[in-house]
Amino acid sequence: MRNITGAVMAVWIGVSASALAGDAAVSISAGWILAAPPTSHAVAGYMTIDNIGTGLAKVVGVTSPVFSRIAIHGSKQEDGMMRMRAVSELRIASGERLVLQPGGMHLMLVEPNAPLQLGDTVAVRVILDGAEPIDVLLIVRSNPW
Ligand SMILES: [Cu+2]
Repeated sequence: MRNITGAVMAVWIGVSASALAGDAAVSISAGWILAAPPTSHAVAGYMTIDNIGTGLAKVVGVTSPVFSRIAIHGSKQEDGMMRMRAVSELRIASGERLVLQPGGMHLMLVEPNAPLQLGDTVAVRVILDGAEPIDVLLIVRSNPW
């Protein structure tokens, strides 16, 4: 039986995390993964990234022990079709907020080592250029916050 209370607590503890280094300060919140059928090769993940520092923040990668790899994708409407393309980094100017969300920028989390279930939390590490990495939890949900 699942420990619902424990899962919810973990979400709230993990829901916001930040890192400070030099003049880069980044806060990450509202991380989630869109639930997908258990056979899915990849799932999409989202989060809100705030640059609360004075310098440019750069996200250069995301890792997780739960997935074989994680890519950062942008989405673009082309010829009436939504296409995804990998981007090498996310740049967030001082004071700016970048929201990864359905139809826009997202994480592509490839090959989970076990099927994900609704309510699961997944630890990911957001790698920043020139600052400490940030560990956040993404909750598996069927819809946005
Ligand atoms: Cu994608």
